Amino acid sequence: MMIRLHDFELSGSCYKVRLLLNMLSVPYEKVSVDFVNRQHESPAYLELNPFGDLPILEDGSLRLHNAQAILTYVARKYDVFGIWYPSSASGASRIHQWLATASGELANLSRARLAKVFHYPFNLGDLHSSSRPALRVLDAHLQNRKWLELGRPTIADVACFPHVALANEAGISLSDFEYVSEWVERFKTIPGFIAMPGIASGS
Ligand SMILES: N[C@@H](CCC(=O)N[C@@H](CS)C(=O)NCC(=O)O)C(=O)O
Repeated sequence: MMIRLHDFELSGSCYKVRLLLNMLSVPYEKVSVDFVNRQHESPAYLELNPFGDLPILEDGSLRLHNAQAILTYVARKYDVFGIWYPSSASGASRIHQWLATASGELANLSRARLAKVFHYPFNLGDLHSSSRPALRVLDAHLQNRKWLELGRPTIADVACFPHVALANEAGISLSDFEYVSEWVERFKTIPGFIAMPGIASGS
């Protein structure tokens, strides 16, 4: 049975999963969720994911929510060489630091975009002030690195990329973050990269 992804095209979190599935050439079935009309909070969807958010991935009898958890599953299962998510203690834990950042500090960027684009009643100023320090940390980290860890693209990059690349839609310009901007363009050169509305293909 094919993997099934419950997806919303404009969701940066769903895009993380689409990116990795495409980069690993894993075939999957996409179920489009009517996010604008809050289908993800309908009783049927709350049964799939009581937290009421997307993405949700089903593989046979396994059902997962949270983009970061899904990335670890897809990489472990379908990247047989462990390139995207190595099993070594140091490699895996260094990657987990960024998975946590993606769902922690960088989630403020996602919330700022929800406020700006989808008119969620969040305080945009507060979200901007809490997003900028994370972008500064990321920028400093990338000053002398091409990729977040291990000198190659891993699920750490995939987890952090979408909401950073969508920062403009969240109301934050990346022009102050030179190394982050370069990394965003570099990410687009990874074989299997796909665009999404708001994130153009590389030039
Ligand atoms: N921690 C979750 C966050 C996912 C998330 O925030 N998804 C948004 C769409 S980008 C969502 O479904 N939000 C539900 C809502 O705000 O109603 C993950 O990384 O999967």
